[in-house]
Amino acid sequence: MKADLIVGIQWGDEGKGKIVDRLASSYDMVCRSQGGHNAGHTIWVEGVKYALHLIPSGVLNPKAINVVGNGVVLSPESIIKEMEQFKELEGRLFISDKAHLNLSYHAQIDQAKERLKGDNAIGTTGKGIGPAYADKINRNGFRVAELLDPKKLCASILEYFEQNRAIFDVLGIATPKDGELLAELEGYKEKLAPFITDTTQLVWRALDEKKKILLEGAQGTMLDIDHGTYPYVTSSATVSAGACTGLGISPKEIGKVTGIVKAYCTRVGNGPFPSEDVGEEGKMLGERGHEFGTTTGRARRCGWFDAVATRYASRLNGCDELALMKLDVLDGFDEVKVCVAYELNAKEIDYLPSNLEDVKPIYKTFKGWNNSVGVRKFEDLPSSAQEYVKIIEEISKTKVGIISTSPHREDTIIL
Ligand code: 2SA
Ligand code: MG
Repeated sequence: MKADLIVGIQWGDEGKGKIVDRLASSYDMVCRSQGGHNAGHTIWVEGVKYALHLIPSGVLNPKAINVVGNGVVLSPESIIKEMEQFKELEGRLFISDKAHLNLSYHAQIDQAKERLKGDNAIGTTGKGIGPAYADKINRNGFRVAELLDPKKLCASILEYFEQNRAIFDVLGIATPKDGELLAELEGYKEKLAPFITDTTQLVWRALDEKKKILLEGAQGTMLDIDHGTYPYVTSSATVSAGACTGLGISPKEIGKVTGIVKAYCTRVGNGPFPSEDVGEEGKMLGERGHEFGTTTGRARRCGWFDAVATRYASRLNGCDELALMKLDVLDGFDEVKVCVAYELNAKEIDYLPSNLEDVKPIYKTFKGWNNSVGVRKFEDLPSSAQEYVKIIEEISKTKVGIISTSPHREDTIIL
């Protein structure tokens, strides 16, 4: 049995949480393989809203095992807080002993560097993601397994501060007090020790036992450290291949890949966004789509569906199908636009250039619709909404398999 994978196709916030939550009820295991608590998956279940940042969305299915893989940067403080929303997690939640720790000084470094960058800031979530991955890549990070010996970890962190004193002084970050740091780490050990394990072996066993496994992406393809809009990206491999390195499974063990894409487009933070609409229509999309970051609460930049970027991202991830989210947000527009190509140096191109900041969008306009909200069958969608879905399939060269028509679990069309 291969693992199925859910991946964001835009710049995050595509609505992954709803799809994973809906699918999770039929999976035995749900895994996170990258990112950290910069992810914000909002799930509504029986009128109750859950905001998940590190715990996989399978947590709402009492039968599912939830795995935080080695590719995640784990904030002990954040996950402990998140765990308090749920009962009896032991035996249902496992955290990789090889995942890297995202500690409070990483967020301090992240925020200080963003301040120093001023107008050139990336617009990060300020959650320490970049600095935690930087330490990992630099081989002076600390792994989750080291939480099991708080005294030794405390000494190593204080030594790390000593060795990097000059940098911390420039960034205005004080060395933690020995006693306070030790107490903090001992608290983390007490809360997290029962959940720490070699998750690679756990996932392999599930694969061997033909369990149904769902791999839950965070952020989105256009934020991928290599294939996104660098440097305005996150620091992990957000594409489907990232799940292999981030969990320790081979590419041969990945089955169906579902790309999650909104029926329009948003991004939060700085960086190129060809189909952004900074006028009234962009504002309407933001208001109707309640486009505020789950993690940071920041207002998201809004724009039209970018079919060029979607085609690029679908190929990168090897998408078998797309889940088209928030179609209902487009209700009420007389016309809707789709970015079908780019103009670069006065020439029309149909691919994603590395200098995305230099392109202008080329749009096709389509008739709008009303009353798609809550629709659960394709044939019940307004005809121009059906048309819109077909156009997206055609240009992105990927079939649409799921359409979401509201934030609620049941308001989903399965094609
Ligand atoms: P960081 O904090 O270093 O990862 O930020 C780097 C860039 O990546 C953007 N970023 C995000 N953009 C949208 N959604 C994100 N997370 C959630 C999700 C949604 C949320 O996974 O859907 O919480 O809003 C997310 N995480 C990082 C960030 O804005 C920077 O542009
Ligand atoms: Mg999200």
